[in-house]
Amino acid sequence: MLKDGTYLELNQKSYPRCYLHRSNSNDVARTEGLTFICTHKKEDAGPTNNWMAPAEAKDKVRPLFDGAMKGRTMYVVPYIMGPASSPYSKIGVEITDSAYVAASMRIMSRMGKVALDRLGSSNDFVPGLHSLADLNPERRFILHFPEEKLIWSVGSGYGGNALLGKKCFALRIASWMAREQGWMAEHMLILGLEDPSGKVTYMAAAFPSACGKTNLAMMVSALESQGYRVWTIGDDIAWMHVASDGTLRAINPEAGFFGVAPGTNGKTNPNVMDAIHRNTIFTNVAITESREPWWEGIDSAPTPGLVDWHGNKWAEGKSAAAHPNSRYTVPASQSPSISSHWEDPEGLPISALIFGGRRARLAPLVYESHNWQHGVFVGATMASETTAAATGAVGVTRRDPMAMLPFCGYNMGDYFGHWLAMGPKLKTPPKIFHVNWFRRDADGKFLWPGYGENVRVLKWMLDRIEGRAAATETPIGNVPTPSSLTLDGLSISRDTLNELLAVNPNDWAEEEKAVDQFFARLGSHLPAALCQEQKALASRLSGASVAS
Ligand code: O2Y
Ligand code: MN
Repeated sequence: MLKDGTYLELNQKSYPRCYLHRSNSNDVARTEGLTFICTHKKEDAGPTNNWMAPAEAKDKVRPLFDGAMKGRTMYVVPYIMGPASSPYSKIGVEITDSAYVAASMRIMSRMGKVALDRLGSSNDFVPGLHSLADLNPERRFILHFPEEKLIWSVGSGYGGNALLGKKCFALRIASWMAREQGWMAEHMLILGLEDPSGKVTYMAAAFPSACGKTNLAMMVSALESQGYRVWTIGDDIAWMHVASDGTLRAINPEAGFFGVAPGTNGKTNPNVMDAIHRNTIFTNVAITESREPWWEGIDSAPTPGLVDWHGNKWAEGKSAAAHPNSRYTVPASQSPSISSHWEDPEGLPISALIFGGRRARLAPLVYESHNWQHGVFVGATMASETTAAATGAVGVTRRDPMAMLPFCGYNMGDYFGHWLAMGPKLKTPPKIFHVNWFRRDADGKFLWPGYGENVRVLKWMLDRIEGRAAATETPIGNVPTPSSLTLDGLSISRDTLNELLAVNPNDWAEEEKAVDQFFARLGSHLPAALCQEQKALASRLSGASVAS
């Protein structure tokens, strides 16, 4: 890769075994519009997915593979998603003509002999066929055949489109398998919160892309001096099953982090800043004259001689030096925050599930749902306001149930049904919370400092789980009483706190109209239990409006 220019060597003194890859400039992010779920019945893919019939999809896309790898090296990449010895892990084999993809898969999964040894003579693996072909977006397709557990990807070498173990297998195909087999494949980070006695409570959290999952999973706790510490198990995907003791246990199917570089710095994620100094592939970042990676929002100012992600000399006032979706690919084991239990084969018991999104006005800092069914409703009605980096449009509300809109491999209504069915299988179901780190005041300023301070919200959840924290009942769920949050050492006024925790019934009644429209799209697949929850919320809201 160094010889043919696929890789540029970074400064091997300060960044040993680190390399920079520049992707084609028309191939810089996963492409939802070109991603298809190919089931025999359109209804099985549901209204939130692009759909093609399997035969039609294969007839259309097979010719794009014809001769596509000619003159290239073809890599056969056997890999395990999940810890090598876990009974809950699964095997995939990706065929690819991209050395960069093969090298990235080596970081993001347990790849090579370990996978072949585990596979033996079994044919129990998910095949994935990948070719860069001519990288023409007109001839780019990411196809999933969940009925035969097969993936075809052509025309892109980037991230979620090309590292087939990640979004394609571990979420889209796995979510289908999980429903068939009675487990859950979720777009969730997994973390452990250690308390002063040394006990660790595990939590999994689903936020839409670009809402800070990696930063939360790797947080340096602001309450470390009080004995509260956060341990990382995973930053993006959780596979969860009902264990024999009736707990919900999670494994991280991945072995690395494929994180967004811009905005990452010593304040937002000190642990990853430490981790990415070795054995890391950088994609589409800028490079300094001393051959170190650089991006907007890193700790240092741009220096003369900076070269942008296209390979051109960068000048102040020009466009961004690093692409907004530029990435680092780093082994998870390198994070100082990695839990000593992150590869436990049986997985870790989950006591809290957390949903969240970016809501400038609507949602309070945190609230707790009443029970599993209500918690599923909270997840199903999740939404987030877009940032410029994600879509180019700022502040557009996108409904993203359980953060799975781009990743659920089947009908979203049936997915909600599967969530509802999982609760009663659990002896003590996790408590379900919703968080919003992004509430703003009338001047548009963030009300909550975020990052390491978010541990204060995790601590409130832990205290609720342990039955020691107070809450105020509101129509949407239970919010902290101001004194139940641990705020010492943080300068935050009582007014700001009240604003952060406020629930405005009129705003929520408006929100319910948008939920109505979304639910209507799911037609007869929408579970009755969620309609019940919707009615119950409407009645609590109208009571609260009258009362106020
Ligand atoms: O643009 C891409 O291909 C990457 S998308 C991604 C990467 C890591 C973790 N999550 C995501 C996501 O979009 O949710
Ligand atoms: Mn993700």
